[in-house]
Amino acid sequence: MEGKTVYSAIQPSGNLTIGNYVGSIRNWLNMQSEYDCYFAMANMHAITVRQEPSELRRRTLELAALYIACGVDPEKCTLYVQSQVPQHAELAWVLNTLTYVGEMERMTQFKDKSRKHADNINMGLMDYPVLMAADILLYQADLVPVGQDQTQHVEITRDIAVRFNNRFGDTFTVPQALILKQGAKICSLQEPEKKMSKSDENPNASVYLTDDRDAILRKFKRAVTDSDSEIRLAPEKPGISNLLTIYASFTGKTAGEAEKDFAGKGYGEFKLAVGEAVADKLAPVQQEQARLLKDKAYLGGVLAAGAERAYKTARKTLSKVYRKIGFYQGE
Ligand code: ATP
Ligand code: LTN
Repeated sequence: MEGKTVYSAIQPSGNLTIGNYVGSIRNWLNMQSEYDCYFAMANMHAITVRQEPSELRRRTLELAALYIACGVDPEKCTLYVQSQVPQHAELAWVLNTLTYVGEMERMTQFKDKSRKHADNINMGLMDYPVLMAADILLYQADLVPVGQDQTQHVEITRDIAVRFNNRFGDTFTVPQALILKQGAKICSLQEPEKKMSKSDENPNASVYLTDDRDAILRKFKRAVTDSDSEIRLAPEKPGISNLLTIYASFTGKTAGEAEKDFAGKGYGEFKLAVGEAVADKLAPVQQEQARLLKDKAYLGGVLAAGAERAYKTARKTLSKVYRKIGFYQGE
């Protein structure tokens, strides 16, 4: 697998949850020494729903600091802000002409977000997957580590890449989603059939990476469980299964080992242990993020270097694309 390229991104559109951490950032860490990794702050995706400009700017930097605090090493990976590399928008335009309106209308996330933001169903919201395809294809990524909800977007990226290659000759690497079995879908603590989401209105449903120890313990204490008192993984026990998955993800244990840890124990003790595991893991991340955010010069330097590196790769791919499709690029 040597020589492979990895691409992923998160939108700086709200407070990240432990779902974002477990489903994506955590899985990036063991890839960075083996592969050529690109991790972006997807601020161009974020504006497909309304954002307060000053908050968007602040959150972008907070997200960069969070990546690093979680263990993403800017010496090993390319860490950058999407809007600082103009080729994303340029390639998206080309790919738009190979994507059908009907395909975009069928995307689950588009349908969900259209319902949620019925007063702002803008072209960007519909075009979101094409911009994501441009992100991934610009870097010729082989692997895209994301949570389960992004599977459909990686599938459409593959379709677009194959379509382009068939029409214009081999140009893009056809990427694969990398979705780890454990933790690909962390669920809401209040409605465990639903995905935990950073935009949930119920603050008890999601554990944010910025929550302090008390808030974390309180949210787990209030988490919805199931009617019997057995602590085991089972489809008919979504509440307990979700807590076991979270515990396993934060302690590095398998779900089976987690089950064993709590055999014969009560829900109260179990919920406290899950909360403690999460709080213990997040405390040093929060401290490191706060420290980094005070060092704006360092963060600025990392992002400038990242944008420059990303730009070089992106320019190469875009120029190849322009050549293939017949765009005049000078003599
Ligand atoms: P929103 O709910 O506001 O649409 P989000 O929480 O889904 O946002 P994104 O920025 O869209 O956040 O996702 C960032 C990454 O986190 C993606 O790889 C996504 O698959 C992953 N992710 C998000 N929520 C979860 C979850 N509950 N469990 C596992 N992975 C998740
Ligand atoms: N849509 C993604 C964020 C994202 C992304 C990407 C993920 C934007 N561009 C490219 C992987 C690869 C999301 O997580 N909601």
